[in-house]
Amino acid sequence: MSVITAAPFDFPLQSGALGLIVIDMQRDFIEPGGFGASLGNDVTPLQAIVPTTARLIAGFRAAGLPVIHTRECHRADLSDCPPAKRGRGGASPTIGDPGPMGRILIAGEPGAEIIPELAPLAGEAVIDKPGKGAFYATPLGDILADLGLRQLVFAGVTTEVCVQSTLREANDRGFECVLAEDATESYFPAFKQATLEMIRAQGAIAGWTATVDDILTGIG
Ligand code: C5J
Repeated sequence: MSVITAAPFDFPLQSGALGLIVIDMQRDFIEPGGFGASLGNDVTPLQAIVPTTARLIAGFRAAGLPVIHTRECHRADLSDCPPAKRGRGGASPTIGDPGPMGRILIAGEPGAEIIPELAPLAGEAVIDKPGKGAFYATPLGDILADLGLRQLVFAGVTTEVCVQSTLREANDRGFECVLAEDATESYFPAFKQATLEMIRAQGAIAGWTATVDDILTGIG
């Protein structure tokens, strides 16, 4: 049986069961002037994972394995954005406000688009999600079932928010999950480190973590 060298122990690959989910690699989180920056964050650490994430995506495509992308964004009328979310964090501008890349976190605006380096290919699922987790109010569960996936590699931003929320729900739904250590990032290095450690703690209580090199070797 093939494995991915991972922590806390090797991840056993099942035939035809593996897919990649790339979370929220959008201009609004990665480029200056977007939502992440409006919360007062330095976006440069997130830009640093773009090459490794691109390599991971390319490896899945080359292996003929599904790649699914998500985008955190809301309808133009904000009907899917709870006021409690919009008001949180003291961002200025905040969700729905005009910014240098269009209205912040609004579907169809330039800032909500996935960065060009990681642009989805035709035929790859792109899930627009109003929550932090990618299952809430989206067709993600049905898409994964249709693809017959039972094992998921996760990449994207931010590690402790949308990536972790989605990975934990996937784990609860019975998926075996691997977080790509060098294809995920946070605005807060300590939060990323804590997330990696808590996911793989207690015998992979929520999943595994592995480097992009080890994931690509495993699926190669
Ligand atoms: C955040 C995300 N951090 N994609 N969104 O608000 O993690």
